[in-house]
Amino acid sequence: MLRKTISLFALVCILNSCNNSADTATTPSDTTSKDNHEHAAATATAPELPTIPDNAKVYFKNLKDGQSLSSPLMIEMGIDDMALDTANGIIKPASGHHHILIGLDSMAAGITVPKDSVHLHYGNAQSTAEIKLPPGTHKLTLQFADALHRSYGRRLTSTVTVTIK
Ligand SMILES: [Cu+2]
Repeated sequence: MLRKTISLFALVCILNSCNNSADTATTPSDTTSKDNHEHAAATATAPELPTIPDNAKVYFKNLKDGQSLSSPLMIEMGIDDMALDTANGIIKPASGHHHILIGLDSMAAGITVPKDSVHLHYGNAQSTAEIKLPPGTHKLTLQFADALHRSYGRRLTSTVTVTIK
């Protein structure tokens, strides 16, 4: 299915002589970043990042900036005007999944979110997460990304700083 989609896209691409400069610009960092994605080699022919609906918004439902909490933290992740979907590699309009970035700011649009201890993926379309944090102050960024884990950028992000007792 995915292969079919990609080769169909490649064909369309050839027919339209693909002048997709925005996507190709992000290719080098995608391929040099930790290769979590089997299809990284297909990045050159990956579909364009879907457009973001005007009223789309990402937010922490139950966390406020400056809040003091205990670990583990139960986090409710909100998204308006976009569908929550699994990270199945099939690009659909107005759709994606959540990520929590620990101690980090939002990621530029089109950049693939790495998978490591500070970039947590919720690729099964989860809207809640439980994370453990040591005592102290932590910046948490919610970042929405498409089915290929490509960041939707600053427009679909929300950051809070919380203190763990
Ligand atoms: Cu992801």
